Order: sequence, then C-alpha cells, then structure tokens
Amino acid sequence: MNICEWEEIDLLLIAGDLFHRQPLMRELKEVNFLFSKLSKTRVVFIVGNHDYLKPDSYYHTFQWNENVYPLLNGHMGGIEFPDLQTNVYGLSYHQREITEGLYDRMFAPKKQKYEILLAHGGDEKHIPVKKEVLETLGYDYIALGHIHKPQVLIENKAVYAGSLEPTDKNDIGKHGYVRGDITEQGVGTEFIPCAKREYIHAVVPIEEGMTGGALKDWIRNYIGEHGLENMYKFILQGFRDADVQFDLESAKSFGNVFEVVDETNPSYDFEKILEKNQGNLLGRYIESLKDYDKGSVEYQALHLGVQALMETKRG
Ligand SMILES: [Mn+2]
Repeated sequence: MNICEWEEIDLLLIAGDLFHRQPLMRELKEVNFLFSKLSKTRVVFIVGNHDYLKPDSYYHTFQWNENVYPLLNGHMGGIEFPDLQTNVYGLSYHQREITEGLYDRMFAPKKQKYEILLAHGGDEKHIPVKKEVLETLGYDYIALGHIHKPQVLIENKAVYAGSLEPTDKNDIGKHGYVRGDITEQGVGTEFIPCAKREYIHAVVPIEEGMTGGALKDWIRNYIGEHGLENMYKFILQGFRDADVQFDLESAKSFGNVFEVVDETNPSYDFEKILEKNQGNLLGRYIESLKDYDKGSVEYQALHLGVQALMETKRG
C-alpha cells in the first residue's frame, strides 16, 4: 500500500485470495480503509477459491471506497479506465472449485489500447490454464493469483505474483509483488521481494569429528549470515562421530529455528570393530559390506546395520 502511494502507481491488481477464508465484515472495513488512503492508485480485485463468493458473503453488499473496483461476476466482467487507456477484465469464484478451463475462451475484447486479465487458479481443480492458450487470448498482460510461490508463466505476459509473505513453513524462497509497466514500447515486469521474513531450509554437512559445540557454532553463524528475522529448518546430513550425540533442542535457541532434523549416521572404525568380532554376526556383516564406496546404499546399510547390532550387543 505504501509503495503504491510513494511510487504513484496507477493500478493495484489483486488476483484473488486476498483473504484466506470468508472475510469478516470488520476485515473488509479495515482493508477498505487501507485502500481509501491511496490518493493516486485505483484497486481492482477478483475473489479466489479461498474467499469465494458464498451466497451470504459480505462481498455481495459491501460498499467499497470509490477507488476500489471489484470484479465479482462468476463470468467475465470488465472495468474501463479511459484516462489510462486501459481495461481490466476478470471473474470471481462463486464456489470453492472450478474444474472448467474458463480462461480458455476469454479473449481480450480489444476495446481499449491496453487490456489486462486478472486470473486465479491454474491447477486441476481451480480453472486449469494452458500456457499456450493464455498466449493466444490477446491480453497485454495477465496477472495471475493462487500459487503462493512467485513464478513467471510467460515472460512479461503472464506472471504469478505469489503471496506477499510466506504462509507455510514449506513456502520457502523470496516473496513479494510484481511491478509492471505498460507503455507503447510494451510490457515490462519485475519481481520485487518485500516479505518481512523468509522460510529457509538448510542442509548442515556433518563431518566426522564434528562435535555438538561445533554444530551450534555452525548454526549460529548460518543464522547470522542469513538473517535473524528469517525462520529456519536445519537438516543434519552425513556421518557423525560415533561418540557424539547432538542436542537438537538447544540448537533452537539461536534464532527462529522451527525444526531440526537429524539424518546423520554414526561413523564407525569398521576395521577395529571387525578385529574384535571375527566370525560372529557383527563381524560377518561388516565383512560383507565394507568394500562398497562411500555414498553407496550398501555403505549406508553398513552404518545402519552396525549401529543396530552394536546397540543390541550393548543391551
Ligand atoms: Mn487460490
């Protein structure tokens, strides 16, 4: 909202799912208040599958500020902005799922110099779209919503902005918005990251000899380099010293660490163990697998098997 105001943006396009569920009256009022503060920007939005138009939805009767233009029809509607030489078209979801490819025949009416389509969905249950078909519809630009991860479907033509902030712990990578310009020279779009936080999944390469203290240092440094504001999942991989046990809980104290997964295997001195276990089950097990390459499934089986047999022995 602030960026629209500062940069004197003409149109703020919201491609559906502004809300994650049916909006409450007070939520519409708050959003409308924010929109009403925009002195240069007009807002056009459609409604997606999450905030779809139920018969009793507040969307039906809500009185928006004069700079807000909802496209609430279940079939194609349009808003004309003659001063911008631009029309914006789109439709809204009236049910949770639409399996029909409604955009496939939604050709640009060609009533204005510049024509933009606001579209939501793209997967099997939410108006499936085909890239090749979108290309033939004749719009100057198609602003896409539904998928949280930002992605370009057609360069400078059809782009998913993604969610402004990540909404799920697996929603990794940058989040932000798409800034676009339409001029005589054509359309230019740019993804601008602006999320306050990012989810980061990081693999920690564990080497033999690495202690619990060294692991803590590694995690502390990693968070320092990648930002205290972000949220982390660490995945420990590799072979750890057989004597070392990692204290995963304490690693969570260095920042926003929401999960630590230990996928390491203990590293053993197989020759030494073999020497002491000639002929018994453990010895024969090592004998059968010890010559495989590090990194092979057999080598991993060697570690896991020895670990299991050692634990049984100790027990
Ligand atoms: Mn959606």
